Amino acid sequence: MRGLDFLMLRCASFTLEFARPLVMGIVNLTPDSFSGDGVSDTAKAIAHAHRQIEAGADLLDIGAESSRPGAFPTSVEEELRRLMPVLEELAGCGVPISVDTYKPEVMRAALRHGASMINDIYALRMPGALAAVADSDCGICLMHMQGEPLSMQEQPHYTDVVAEVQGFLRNRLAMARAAGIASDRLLLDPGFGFGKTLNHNLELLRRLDELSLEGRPVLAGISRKSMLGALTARPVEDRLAASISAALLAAQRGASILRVHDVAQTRDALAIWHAVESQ
Ligand code: 8Y7
Repeated sequence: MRGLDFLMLRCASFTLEFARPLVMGIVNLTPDSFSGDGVSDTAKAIAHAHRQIEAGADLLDIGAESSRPGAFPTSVEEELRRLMPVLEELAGCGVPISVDTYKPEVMRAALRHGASMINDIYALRMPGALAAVADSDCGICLMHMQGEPLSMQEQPHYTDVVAEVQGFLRNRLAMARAAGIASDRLLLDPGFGFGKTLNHNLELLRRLDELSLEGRPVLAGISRKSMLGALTARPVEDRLAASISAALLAAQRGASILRVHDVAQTRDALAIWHAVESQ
């Protein structure tokens, strides 16, 4: 077995345990989602979220600002306008709701309206972000990114990508703890595709087990990403098999949470893996 069964993550009123990898269903509220699942309409987003739960999502990640390569930032007002009606509807649906944002104002509003986790692609580096989550008890995903979405894929560069991602995450863990955030609220993520070439992404996936620093659980988000397109020459709407394969490889290397578009299919793959591994 993976030896990770002692891990847990506190997310407000939820305590996540990782006897098996959990599946985080993506709910995209951006009109320009590159993954072909963009839903700008609130009712459609809520229906999609309920379908993700029925498909077996252990938690949901809702995000209203696109972070795809080349994307421009969204204003706080616009982000809240897209997010709040969906969050209000989903809070209390039985699974933890993670809100994908790096803006302190959005974090505070989301936590007031029932979010259980903040998923921050800037790992709480924005001024005021540490303080925005410190006095709550939400879970927090600290993700590595080199650069920023607008330009991150122009020229990613590392001497040793695993060591540099580890160093970054170690530093963000320390900053979070110094701000008064208990370790059991923190989740780590190498940020596949965020300022990384195909080879950087592959090296991080190959050595994912080295990223569980200080025993904290690791989230892997590879679903439909361009690294899978580069390996299969398939467009984004045709990357299901590649996404499931990558999710399974991440699970085998100790990922505790898999952030995916295709919840039911990923859960099926994990069920087979778990059955084979658990004897
Ligand atoms: C990730 C993510 C995205 C990821 C975490 C996409 C918001 C691009 N990717 N958050 N967000 N990890 N924690 O393809 O890999 O979904 S957006």
